[in-house]
Amino acid sequence: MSTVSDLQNRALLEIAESADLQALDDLRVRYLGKKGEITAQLKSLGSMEPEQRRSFGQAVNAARDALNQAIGERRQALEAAALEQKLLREKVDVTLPGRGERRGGLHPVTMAMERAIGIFTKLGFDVATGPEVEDDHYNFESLNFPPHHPARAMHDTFYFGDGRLLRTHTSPVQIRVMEQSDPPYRIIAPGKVYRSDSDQTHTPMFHQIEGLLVGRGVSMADLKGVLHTFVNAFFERSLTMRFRPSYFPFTEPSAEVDIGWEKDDGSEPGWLEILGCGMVHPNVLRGCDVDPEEYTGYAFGMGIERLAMLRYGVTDLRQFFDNDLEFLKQFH
Ligand code: 2NM
Repeated sequence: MSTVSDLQNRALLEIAESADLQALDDLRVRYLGKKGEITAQLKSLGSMEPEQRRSFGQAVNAARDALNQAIGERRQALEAAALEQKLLREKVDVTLPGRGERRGGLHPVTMAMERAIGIFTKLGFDVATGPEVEDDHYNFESLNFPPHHPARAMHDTFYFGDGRLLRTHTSPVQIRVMEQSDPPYRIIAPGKVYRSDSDQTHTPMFHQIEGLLVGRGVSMADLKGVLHTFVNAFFERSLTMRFRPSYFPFTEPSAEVDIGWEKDDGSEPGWLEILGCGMVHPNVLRGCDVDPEEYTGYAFGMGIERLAMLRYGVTDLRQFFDNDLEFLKQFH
Protein backbone atom coordinates (compact mmCIF):
# COMPACT_ATOMS: atom_id res chain seq x y z
CA MET A 1 0.00 0.00 0.00
CA SER A 2 2.69 2.39 0.98
CA THR A 3 4.50 1.68 -2.30
CA VAL A 4 1.40 2.80 -4.23
CA SER A 5 1.03 6.06 -2.30
CA ASP A 6 4.81 6.68 -2.52
CA LEU A 7 4.62 6.04 -6.22
CA GLN A 8 1.65 8.40 -6.57
CA ASN A 9 3.31 11.18 -4.57
CA ARG A 10 6.55 10.90 -6.52
CA ALA A 11 4.68 10.94 -9.84
CA LEU A 12 2.52 13.93 -8.81
CA LEU A 13 5.63 15.85 -7.83
CA GLU A 14 7.35 15.08 -11.12
CA ILE A 15 4.21 15.99 -13.09
CA ALA A 16 3.98 19.32 -11.25
CA GLU A 17 7.62 20.03 -12.03
CA SER A 18 7.60 18.89 -15.70
CA ALA A 19 9.06 21.68 -17.80
CA ASP A 20 7.34 21.12 -21.12
CA LEU A 21 4.82 18.98 -23.01
CA GLN A 22 7.45 16.48 -24.13
CA ALA A 23 8.68 15.90 -20.55
CA LEU A 24 5.06 15.55 -19.39
CA ASP A 25 4.32 12.95 -22.04
CA ASP A 26 7.47 11.02 -21.06
CA LEU A 27 6.08 10.90 -17.52
CA ARG A 28 2.70 9.68 -18.74
CA VAL A 29 4.41 6.83 -20.58
CA ARG A 30 6.63 6.04 -17.62
CA TYR A 31 3.72 5.72 -15.15
CA LEU A 32 0.62 4.92 -17.18
CA GLY A 33 1.95 3.46 -20.43
CA LYS A 34 1.77 -0.25 -21.31
CA LYS A 35 5.01 -0.91 -19.47
CA GLY A 36 4.45 1.89 -16.95
CA GLU A 37 4.89 1.64 -13.20
CA ILE A 38 1.18 1.99 -12.35
CA THR A 39 0.28 -0.48 -15.08
CA ALA A 40 2.78 -2.93 -13.56
CA GLN A 41 1.02 -2.55 -10.18
CA LEU A 42 -2.33 -3.35 -11.83
CA LYS A 43 -0.86 -6.43 -13.45
CA SER A 44 0.43 -7.65 -10.08
CA LEU A 45 -3.20 -7.83 -8.82
CA GLY A 46 -3.66 -11.21 -10.45
CA SER A 47 -1.24 -12.96 -8.13
CA MET A 48 -2.77 -11.51 -4.87
CA GLU A 49 -5.04 -12.91 -2.23
CA PRO A 50 -8.65 -11.85 -2.89
CA GLU A 51 -9.11 -9.57 0.18
CA GLN A 52 -5.76 -7.90 -0.41
CA ARG A 53 -6.53 -7.53 -4.10
CA ARG A 54 -9.67 -5.49 -3.39
CA SER A 55 -8.13 -2.71 -1.33
CA PHE A 56 -4.90 -2.73 -3.35
CA GLY A 57 -6.89 -2.52 -6.58
CA GLN A 58 -8.84 0.47 -5.27
CA ALA A 59 -5.60 2.24 -4.28
CA VAL A 60 -3.94 1.60 -7.65
CA ASN A 61 -7.03 2.74 -9.58
CA ALA A 62 -7.27 5.85 -7.43
CA ALA A 63 -3.57 6.55 -8.06
CA ARG A 64 -4.07 6.07 -11.81
CA ASP A 65 -7.07 8.45 -11.82
CA ALA A 66 -5.14 11.01 -9.80
CA LEU A 67 -2.17 10.88 -12.18
CA ASN A 68 -4.43 11.12 -15.23
CA GLN A 69 -6.12 14.16 -13.79
CA ALA A 70 -2.81 15.78 -12.79
CA ILE A 71 -1.34 15.13 -16.25
CA GLY A 72 -4.43 16.65 -17.92
CA GLU A 73 -4.26 19.76 -15.77
CA ARG A 74 -0.52 20.10 -16.22
CA ARG A 75 -0.90 19.71 -19.98
CA GLN A 76 -3.45 22.52 -20.07
CA ALA A 77 -1.16 24.76 -18.07
CA LEU A 78 1.86 24.01 -20.29
CA GLU A 79 -0.17 24.52 -23.47
CA ALA A 80 -1.46 27.85 -22.21
CA ALA A 81 2.10 28.91 -21.34
CA ALA A 82 3.40 27.80 -24.76
CA LEU A 83 0.66 29.79 -26.49
CA GLU A 84 1.48 32.81 -24.36
CA GLN A 85 5.15 32.52 -25.41
CA LYS A 86 4.23 32.20 -29.09
CA LEU A 87 1.97 35.24 -28.97
CA LEU A 88 4.70 37.22 -27.25
CA ARG A 89 7.29 36.09 -29.82
CA GLU A 90 5.08 36.91 -32.79
CA LYS A 91 3.84 40.20 -31.47
CA VAL A 92 3.68 42.92 -34.13
CA ASP A 93 3.62 46.57 -33.20
CA VAL A 94 1.29 47.95 -35.82
CA THR A 95 1.90 51.47 -34.53
CA LEU A 96 5.58 51.43 -35.63
CA PRO A 97 6.27 53.87 -38.48
CA GLY A 98 6.91 52.24 -41.93
CA ARG A 99 10.37 52.04 -43.45
CA GLY A 100 9.47 54.51 -46.19
CA GLU A 101 9.67 54.20 -49.96
CA ARG A 102 12.98 54.78 -51.75
CA ARG A 103 11.89 56.90 -54.67
CA GLY A 104 13.41 56.32 -58.06
CA GLY A 105 13.85 59.02 -60.67
CA LEU A 106 14.16 59.50 -64.39
CA HIS A 107 17.47 59.01 -66.14
CA PRO A 108 18.99 62.37 -67.18
CA VAL A 109 18.84 61.31 -70.84
CA THR A 110 15.12 60.59 -70.42
CA MET A 111 14.68 63.95 -68.69
CA ALA A 112 16.41 65.77 -71.56
CA MET A 113 14.41 63.76 -74.11
CA GLU A 114 11.08 64.56 -72.45
CA ARG A 115 12.07 68.19 -72.07
CA ALA A 116 12.89 68.49 -75.79
CA ILE A 117 9.72 66.60 -76.81
CA GLY A 118 7.65 68.91 -74.59
CA ILE A 119 9.05 72.02 -76.28
CA PHE A 120 8.51 70.76 -79.83
CA THR A 121 5.02 69.54 -78.92
CA LYS A 122 4.14 73.06 -77.75
CA LEU A 123 5.44 74.35 -81.08
CA GLY A 124 2.89 72.11 -82.83
CA PHE A 125 5.00 69.07 -83.77
CA ASP A 126 3.50 65.58 -83.50
CA VAL A 127 5.60 62.71 -82.19
CA ALA A 128 6.27 59.85 -84.63
CA THR A 129 8.13 56.60 -83.92
CA GLY A 130 9.31 53.60 -85.91
CA PRO A 131 11.39 50.40 -85.79
CA GLU A 132 15.03 50.35 -84.64
CA VAL A 133 15.76 47.48 -87.04
CA GLU A 134 15.60 48.92 -90.52
CA ASP A 135 16.82 48.14 -94.02
CA ASP A 136 18.99 49.86 -96.62
CA HIS A 137 16.02 51.50 -98.30
CA TYR A 138 14.72 53.35 -95.24
CA ASN A 139 18.06 54.10 -93.60
CA PHE A 140 20.03 55.14 -96.75
CA GLU A 141 18.44 54.78 -100.19
CA SER A 142 15.36 56.93 -99.54
CA LEU A 143 17.57 59.57 -97.92
CA ASN A 144 19.53 60.21 -101.10
CA PHE A 145 22.63 58.28 -100.05
CA PRO A 146 23.98 57.14 -103.45
CA PRO A 147 24.82 53.42 -103.62
CA HIS A 148 28.44 52.65 -102.60
CA HIS A 149 29.00 56.34 -102.02
CA PRO A 150 31.39 57.23 -99.16
CA ALA A 151 28.53 59.15 -97.55
CA ARG A 152 27.33 55.81 -96.22
CA ALA A 153 30.58 55.50 -94.29
CA MET A 154 29.61 58.69 -92.42
CA HIS A 155 27.52 56.33 -90.34
CA ASP A 156 29.33 53.26 -89.07
CA THR A 157 26.45 50.91 -89.50
CA PHE A 158 25.67 47.67 -87.62
CA TYR A 159 24.53 45.20 -90.29
CA PHE A 160 22.75 41.92 -89.52
CA GLY A 161 24.07 40.38 -92.75
CA ASP A 162 20.61 39.57 -94.13
CA GLY A 163 19.75 43.03 -95.48
CA ARG A 164 18.63 44.34 -92.12
CA LEU A 165 20.55 46.91 -90.07
CA LEU A 166 20.23 48.98 -86.91
CA ARG A 167 19.05 52.46 -87.86
CA THR A 168 21.88 55.01 -87.67
CA HIS A 169 19.42 57.91 -87.34
CA THR A 170 15.66 58.31 -86.89
CA SER A 171 15.19 59.69 -90.43
CA PRO A 172 13.54 56.40 -91.56
CA VAL A 173 10.62 57.44 -89.33
CA GLN A 174 10.17 60.64 -91.34
CA ILE A 175 10.40 58.69 -94.61
CA ARG A 176 7.65 56.29 -93.49
CA VAL A 177 5.42 59.23 -92.52
CA MET A 178 5.98 60.92 -95.91
CA GLU A 179 5.36 57.64 -97.78
CA GLN A 180 2.14 56.95 -95.92
CA SER A 181 0.44 60.33 -95.83
CA ASP A 182 0.13 63.58 -97.74
CA PRO A 183 1.83 66.87 -96.80
CA PRO A 184 1.91 69.08 -94.81
CA TYR A 185 4.05 67.31 -92.19
CA ARG A 186 5.12 68.65 -88.82
CA ILE A 187 6.67 65.83 -86.80
CA ILE A 188 9.54 64.96 -84.53
CA ALA A 189 11.03 61.47 -84.29
CA PRO A 190 12.68 60.75 -80.93
CA GLY A 191 14.43 57.44 -80.28
CA LYS A 192 17.48 55.22 -80.01
CA VAL A 193 20.00 55.05 -82.85
CA TYR A 194 23.09 52.90 -83.34
CA ARG A 195 26.54 53.51 -84.78
CA SER A 196 29.63 51.33 -84.53
CA ASP A 197 31.60 53.96 -82.70
CA SER A 198 32.97 53.95 -79.16
CA ASP A 199 35.31 56.44 -77.49
CA GLN A 200 35.29 59.41 -75.06
CA THR A 201 32.50 61.16 -76.95
CA HIS A 202 30.70 58.32 -78.76
CA THR A 203 28.67 55.33 -77.58
CA PRO A 204 27.35 52.61 -79.92
CA MET A 205 23.78 53.47 -78.91
CA PHE A 206 22.58 57.01 -78.34
CA HIS A 207 19.39 59.02 -78.54
CA GLN A 208 18.28 61.43 -81.19
CA ILE A 209 15.43 63.73 -81.95
CA GLU A 210 14.92 64.57 -85.57
CA GLY A 211 12.33 66.98 -86.87
CA LEU A 212 10.61 67.44 -90.20
CA LEU A 213 8.36 70.23 -91.39
CA VAL A 214 7.07 70.22 -94.97
CA GLY A 215 4.51 72.58 -96.46
CA ARG A 216 4.01 75.26 -99.10
CA GLY A 217 6.59 78.06 -98.96
CA VAL A 218 8.59 76.67 -96.04
CA SER A 219 12.01 78.30 -95.91
CA MET A 220 15.32 78.25 -94.07
CA ALA A 221 14.12 81.31 -92.13
CA ASP A 222 11.35 79.18 -90.58
CA LEU A 223 13.98 76.61 -89.64
CA LYS A 224 16.17 79.20 -87.94
CA GLY A 225 13.20 80.60 -86.01
CA VAL A 226 12.06 77.23 -84.70
CA LEU A 227 15.58 76.11 -83.73
CA HIS A 228 16.34 79.36 -81.93
CA THR A 229 13.08 79.13 -80.03
CA PHE A 230 13.92 75.54 -79.15
CA VAL A 231 17.45 76.10 -77.81
CA ASN A 232 16.40 79.13 -75.75
CA ALA A 233 13.52 77.14 -74.23
CA PHE A 234 15.66 74.07 -73.64
CA PHE A 235 18.48 75.93 -71.86
CA GLU A 236 16.20 78.60 -70.34
CA ARG A 237 18.36 81.50 -71.47
CA SER A 238 18.88 83.71 -74.49
CA LEU A 239 21.62 82.04 -76.56
CA THR A 240 23.42 83.22 -79.64
CA MET A 241 23.29 80.79 -82.54
CA ARG A 242 25.54 80.29 -85.55
CA PHE A 243 24.71 78.39 -88.76
CA ARG A 244 27.76 76.88 -90.46
CA PRO A 245 27.43 75.48 -94.01
CA SER A 246 27.74 71.70 -93.99
CA TYR A 247 26.84 68.64 -96.01
CA PHE A 248 24.25 65.86 -95.59
CA PRO A 249 23.00 63.74 -98.50
CA PHE A 250 19.37 64.32 -97.46
CA THR A 251 19.37 68.12 -97.18
CA GLU A 252 20.37 70.97 -99.52
CA PRO A 253 21.49 73.41 -98.33
CA SER A 254 22.73 71.86 -95.09
CA ALA A 255 24.02 73.51 -91.95
CA GLU A 256 25.47 72.69 -88.57
CA VAL A 257 24.28 74.83 -85.69
CA ASP A 258 26.52 76.09 -82.89
CA ILE A 259 25.47 77.91 -79.75
CA GLY A 260 27.58 80.50 -77.96
CA TRP A 261 28.44 78.93 -74.63
CA GLU A 262 30.09 80.21 -71.46
CA LYS A 263 31.40 77.58 -69.09
CA ASP A 264 31.08 78.20 -65.31
CA ASP A 265 34.89 77.84 -64.93
CA GLY A 266 35.50 81.43 -66.14
CA SER A 267 37.22 80.36 -69.35
CA GLU A 268 36.67 82.19 -72.67
CA PRO A 269 33.21 81.69 -74.22
CA GLY A 270 33.20 79.53 -77.35
CA TRP A 271 30.96 77.83 -79.91
CA LEU A 272 29.49 74.40 -79.28
CA GLU A 273 27.95 72.34 -82.08
CA ILE A 274 24.54 71.04 -81.02
CA LEU A 275 22.64 69.97 -84.13
CA GLY A 276 22.53 69.50 -87.88
CA CYS A 277 19.80 70.69 -90.23
CA GLY A 278 18.87 71.76 -93.72
CA MET A 279 16.19 71.99 -96.38
CA VAL A 280 14.95 68.52 -97.35
CA HIS A 281 16.61 67.45 -100.59
CA PRO A 282 14.22 67.38 -103.62
CA ASN A 283 15.26 63.77 -104.28
CA VAL A 284 14.08 62.76 -100.80
CA LEU A 285 10.68 64.43 -101.30
CA ARG A 286 10.27 62.95 -104.81
CA GLY A 287 11.12 59.47 -103.49
CA CYS A 288 8.15 59.77 -101.13
CA ASP A 289 5.84 61.03 -103.90
CA VAL A 290 5.93 64.60 -102.62
CA ASP A 291 6.30 67.17 -105.43
CA PRO A 292 9.30 69.42 -104.61
CA GLU A 293 7.90 72.10 -106.94
CA GLU A 294 4.83 72.36 -104.73
CA TYR A 295 6.28 71.60 -101.32
CA THR A 296 9.47 72.50 -99.49
CA GLY A 297 10.53 71.56 -96.03
CA TYR A 298 13.22 71.62 -93.44
CA ALA A 299 14.63 68.90 -91.26
CA PHE A 300 16.98 68.78 -88.29
CA GLY A 301 18.60 66.24 -86.03
CA MET A 302 20.23 66.41 -82.62
CA GLY A 303 21.88 64.05 -80.14
CA ILE A 304 20.13 63.98 -76.76
CA GLU A 305 23.13 62.88 -74.68
CA ARG A 306 24.97 65.99 -75.82
CA LEU A 307 22.03 68.23 -74.88
CA ALA A 308 21.75 66.46 -71.51
CA MET A 309 25.47 66.96 -70.79
CA LEU A 310 25.22 70.70 -71.47
CA ARG A 311 21.95 71.18 -69.62
CA TYR A 312 22.93 69.16 -66.50
CA GLY A 313 26.68 69.84 -66.45
CA VAL A 314 27.82 66.28 -67.11
CA THR A 315 31.43 66.17 -68.31
CA ASP A 316 31.81 62.51 -69.33
CA LEU A 317 29.31 60.99 -71.76
CA ARG A 318 29.96 57.51 -70.47
CA GLN A 319 28.52 58.33 -67.04
CA PHE A 320 25.09 58.07 -68.68
CA PHE A 321 25.70 54.39 -69.34
CA ASP A 322 27.48 53.26 -66.14
CA ASN A 323 24.25 52.72 -64.13
CA ASP A 324 26.01 54.25 -61.12
CA LEU A 325 23.25 55.16 -58.64
CA GLU A 326 25.45 57.75 -56.89
CA PHE A 327 25.66 59.57 -60.22
CA LEU A 328 22.03 59.06 -61.23
CA LYS A 329 20.65 60.12 -57.80
CA GLN A 330 21.86 63.66 -58.37
CA PHE A 331 19.20 64.28 -61.01
CA HIS A 332 16.12 63.52 -58.87
C1 2NM B 1 19.93 65.73 -89.53
C2 2NM B 1 20.41 66.84 -90.21
C3 2NM B 1 19.72 67.29 -91.32
C4 2NM B 1 16.93 64.85 -91.51
C5 2NM B 1 16.44 64.80 -92.79
C6 2NM B 1 15.31 64.02 -92.74
C7 2NM B 1 14.41 63.62 -93.81
F1 2NM B 1 13.93 62.42 -93.59
F2 2NM B 1 13.40 64.44 -93.86
F3 2NM B 1 15.05 63.63 -94.95
N1 2NM B 1 15.16 63.64 -91.47
N2 2NM B 1 16.15 64.18 -90.73
C8 2NM B 1 18.11 65.55 -91.04
C9 2NM B 1 18.56 66.65 -91.73
C10 2NM B 1 18.77 65.09 -89.95
O1 2NM B 1 20.53 65.19 -88.43
C11 2NM B 1 21.77 65.68 -88.04
